[in-house]
Amino acid sequence: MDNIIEKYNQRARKINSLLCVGLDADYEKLPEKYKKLGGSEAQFQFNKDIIDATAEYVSAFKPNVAFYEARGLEGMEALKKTVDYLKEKYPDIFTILDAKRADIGNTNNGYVTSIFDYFGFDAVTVNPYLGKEAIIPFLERKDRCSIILAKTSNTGAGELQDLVLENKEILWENLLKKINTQWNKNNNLMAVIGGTSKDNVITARMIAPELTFLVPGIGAQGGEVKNILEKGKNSKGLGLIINSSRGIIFSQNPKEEARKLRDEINKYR
Ligand code: OMP
Repeated sequence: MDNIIEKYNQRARKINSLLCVGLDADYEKLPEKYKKLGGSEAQFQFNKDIIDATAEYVSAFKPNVAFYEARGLEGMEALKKTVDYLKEKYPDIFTILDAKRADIGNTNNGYVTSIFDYFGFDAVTVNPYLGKEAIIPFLERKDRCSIILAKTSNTGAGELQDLVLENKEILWENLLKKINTQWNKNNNLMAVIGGTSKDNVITARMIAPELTFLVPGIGAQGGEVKNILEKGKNSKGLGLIINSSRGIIFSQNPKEEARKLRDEINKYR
């Protein structure tokens, strides 16, 4: 594959889906039958069942590392088993570790090696507030994708991200311009744009006409698919990875919820 982002695009075209299921296997919320398995099997078997049930509708899976770190060693083992299972059984599905990583330059090498080489994820979410110079170890991995937080979905996102700069630009908009151009020399970047406000998606698409956006905030956080799709897709009808975690994995019928969300996304595409 020439470009890692093409892995996502190919899967999205092949199964006609922009859906990402967030594997946020919060141990406290796991049904008793999984907890009984103990050790790393509890979260892993839960994930395996979610993956097998929803894979036919899914172009990306995105575990959030927090739910695994919270379980210590057995959680990290469950995460490794999950990504190994995905690579073996569903190798064409795009895998994202939601870890929102970044540190000073050389420390990032540890994160890069862990996430891309030890675990083997295709992509990672990255916090940009240390600046480009610090996150170069992520950007330089041409074979992997870094998904940079631009405008997040949380209610307090604007406190810093909406600050107005001296040149009158909004901070996150200025950042997105950089992600789309200066930072993206290897064509391996995407940006996180929260789906809780349609204005964010509209503005982001004006700034970066073809860039792929990871859009969380659908379902449990209240974001609406119609708003996002109508203004958010790029010229190829792609450019969006629409994530839902709790709304699918802890529903009564994850397969049906995934199908419904895939269909709703396609209705407005
Ligand atoms: P649900 O609200 O359950 O669908 O989960 C959303 C997931 O996306 C969580 O793992 C969040 O950490 C993540 N997320 C956001 O909710 N908002 C953001 O702005 C960015 C992310 C992310 O980077 O994925």
